[in-house]
Amino acid sequence: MSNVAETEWKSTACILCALNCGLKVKTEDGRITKIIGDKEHPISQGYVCEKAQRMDYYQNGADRLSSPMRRKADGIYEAIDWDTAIKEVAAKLMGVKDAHGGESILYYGGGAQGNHLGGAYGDALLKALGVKYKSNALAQEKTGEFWVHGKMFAAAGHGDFEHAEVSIFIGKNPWQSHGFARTRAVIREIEKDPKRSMVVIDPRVSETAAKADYHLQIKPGTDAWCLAALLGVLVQEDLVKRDWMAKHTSGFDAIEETLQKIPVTEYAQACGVDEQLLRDTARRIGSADSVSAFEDLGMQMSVHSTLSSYLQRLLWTTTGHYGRKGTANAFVPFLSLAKASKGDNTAKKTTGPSKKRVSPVLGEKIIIGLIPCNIIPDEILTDHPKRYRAFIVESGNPVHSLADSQRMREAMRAVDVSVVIDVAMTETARQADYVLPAASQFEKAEATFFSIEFPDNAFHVRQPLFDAKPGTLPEAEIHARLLEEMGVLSDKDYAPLRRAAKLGLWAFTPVFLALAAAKPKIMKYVPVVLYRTLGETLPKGMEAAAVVWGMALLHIQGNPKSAKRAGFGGPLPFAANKLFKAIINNPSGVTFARATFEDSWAAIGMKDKKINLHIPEMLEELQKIESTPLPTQQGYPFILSAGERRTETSNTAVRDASWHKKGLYAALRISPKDAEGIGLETGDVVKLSTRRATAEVPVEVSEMMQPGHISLPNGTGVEYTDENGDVLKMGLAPNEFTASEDRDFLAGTPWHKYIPAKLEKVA
Ligand SMILES: Nc1nc2c(c(=O)[nH]1)N[C@H]1C(S)=C(S)[C@@H](COP(=O)(O)OP(=O)(O)OC[C@H]3O[C@@H](n4cnc5c(=O)[nH]c(N)nc54)[C@H](O)[C@@H]3O)O[C@H]1N2
Ligand SMILES: Nc1nc2c(c(=O)[nH]1)N[C@H]1C(S)=C(S)[C@@H](COP(=O)(O)OP(=O)(O)OC[C@H]3O[C@@H](n4cnc5c(=O)[nH]c(N)nc54)[C@H](O)[C@@H]3O)O[C@H]1N2
Ligand code: SF4
Ligand SMILES: [Mo]
Repeated sequence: MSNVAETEWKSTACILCALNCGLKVKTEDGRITKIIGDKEHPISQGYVCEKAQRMDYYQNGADRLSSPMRRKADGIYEAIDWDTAIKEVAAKLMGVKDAHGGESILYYGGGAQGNHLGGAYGDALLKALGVKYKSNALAQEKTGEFWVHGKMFAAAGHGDFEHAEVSIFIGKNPWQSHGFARTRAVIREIEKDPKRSMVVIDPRVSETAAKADYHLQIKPGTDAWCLAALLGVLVQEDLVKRDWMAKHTSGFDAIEETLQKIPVTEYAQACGVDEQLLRDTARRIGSADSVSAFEDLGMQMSVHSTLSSYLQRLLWTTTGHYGRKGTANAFVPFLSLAKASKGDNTAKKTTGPSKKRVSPVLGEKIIIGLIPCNIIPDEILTDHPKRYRAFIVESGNPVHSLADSQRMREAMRAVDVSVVIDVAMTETARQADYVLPAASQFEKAEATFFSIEFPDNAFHVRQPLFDAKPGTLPEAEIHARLLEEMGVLSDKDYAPLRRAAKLGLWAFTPVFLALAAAKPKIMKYVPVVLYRTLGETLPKGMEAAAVVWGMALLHIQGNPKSAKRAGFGGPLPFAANKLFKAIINNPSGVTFARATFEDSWAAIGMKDKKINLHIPEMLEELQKIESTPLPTQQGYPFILSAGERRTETSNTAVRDASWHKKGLYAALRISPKDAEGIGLETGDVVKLSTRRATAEVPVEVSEMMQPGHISLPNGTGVEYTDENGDVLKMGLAPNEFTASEDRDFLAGTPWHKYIPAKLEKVA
């Protein structure tokens, strides 16, 4: 029997990709039973893709945790109560801190595709432990791009594909992976409009490439040559906009000579693209009124990825495409991820690379506060005195998602203590000393900080659909209890704020501001302080949204003009309180910023407010590629791209693959020519080897693939324990095949899309 509340539509969001489309759902007996797009969501406006229907497989996965777990000496996990778990975890982490310092503790994660409030509370734990080193999934995909973008703009940026005359997708298959609002609808609009064009650089005929006007079907790993050749044409045929550059950029003089000398014919051959097509593409870009570009994993997880991030930006900055409709603009973030990862939310600048921080063991670059993911095993599996001795993982599955799963497992076992905070018994949890079960994203207030829209940007704090599953706690509560156990916060600290909060936000604000100024500890642990005080006055289930009040305050302080345009003007505390209330009371999300094109220019962090076109490290790399062949490996003639986004993948958020009912799951895609050569048909099993692993996998013969290139999906091969306790494993776990040393020279990002491999027929 369902009650009245359960028959109503409730607002929430999809948690399977960073778009987080708004959803309206119906629930029954703890299940999500009906799912449609939420027309009231300011960004998605009712749009969803087919994956949104998968939400209940996440919510009701059979391997969700319902008790803290402790690993026994024999490797078996035993359930323990929360008091014991909090006591032991706090003591062990403090023990490592006391013996080796906070810099010997590594924190990984803080949020997946749908949840970042947990990470905000995690920040208080890091402060209490004096943690200096952090990492998360961004440091295996986007740090190279952030570094380059920081050097050129020192501002945030995102293309306007809804209006661009020419949209360029490089190693990006938005039809499948999304990445901008209403993706498929926008792609269809571009396809229909004869005045607009789509350029796709991809070795595969992806779903997006199949709709492109210009598909540059490069050989895997050759983006740098392709992009350099396009740039060569633009400069050599004088299609660049010199007047615009003189006004808005600096550094062209320093790079022009190198660009003039790019051997276009040779580079077209190097990347395997017909020279005429390449030239036509450059001319199309050079003659467009507006251009937007999107680079993603196909390029970022391959050789020369930081160089390619630079070259692709030169395509549109030398042709005058920034700060207008249809081009890249600086969106206004609700909370800057770059600042958040630096642990410095009050810094004036919104983005930009950190100041020459390096990792403790290998001395590798730390970008936006993050240790490169690929070096984590190396910084643990060593006797170096500065190695990490404790590992905290929150809402991430690095044993599955980072390069070299085998070494990640070893690394987790090598530290003095490892703690995982997750909803499920993941591959990473199975290596940890302690596993702390979190309430799901539909059982607490949650949000992400991935909104990157322009001119209007929206923030969506979701209200819970269900009570927390028995035995689980929201991250806010977990971190609060840990801090209290460590003795850094107590009821005494909360008392005056609790009293004020009971009287309302208006009474709370001045008391908080006064206390924060007087007692540094209040600011240091502000997320937990807000949760334990203001949080207690929020509606049931919304307590964890308390930290958003602090963010609203910081947001208004940093962005008063764009907030005012969105309706949140007035004196600081007044505007912040208004914004916070709007966020709490609007279950479908709130437009918090309305930016202008002038803002995009003002956001540029260079003193002269000009885009910097000259990055010496990158120019040097560009000069090198002429004489550097692609890495190859004797006996491994294929290039494997491990991690293709398909309709059946959504990282490892959904662990139960039984929703997949039709067709092959997680097959290795191979070209018809290669399949014929080996004697394979769709459904046959083949033996796949890289230098790290060998396994058997079913193949799908696919016209999408070019000869020599094979492709595996991402997020598959998880070990899922079903209702009967049986462990099901569907597909291969891609990172059993990858090697941590295969990475970018500068950002340390992995070469997951470029893995030498071989195939053998199974008898
Ligand atoms: N369905 C689904 N959607 C998702 C996700 C998911 O798990 N499933 N995950 C989300 C996440 S976390 C991310 S980061 C995004 C990633 O989104 P994308 O980067 O778009 O996804 P991929 O399929 O990994 O890679 C895109 C393309 O790169 C191509 N490629 C391979 N090698 C090369 C190369 O050498 N050069 C070039 N130029 N291209 C190459 C592949 O053929 C592929 O078509 O997707 C998000 N969306
Ligand atoms: N070979 C190869 N490897 C790849 C990729 C590839 O293309 N190829 N893609 C990479 C990319 S781009 C990404 S972004 C990563 C993604 O890899 P990860 O960052 O590891 O992300 P997810 O797989 O989404 O794992 C998120 C974890 O959060 C947990 N979780 C879900 N909800 C909650 C919650 O409310 N609280 C807590 N505490 N936990 C929760 C889930 O159970 C899951 O274990 O994978 C990367 N790995
Ligand atoms: S997977 Fe991404 S695009 Fe699809 S419904 Fe979910 S959030 Fe939207
Ligand atoms: Mo990602």
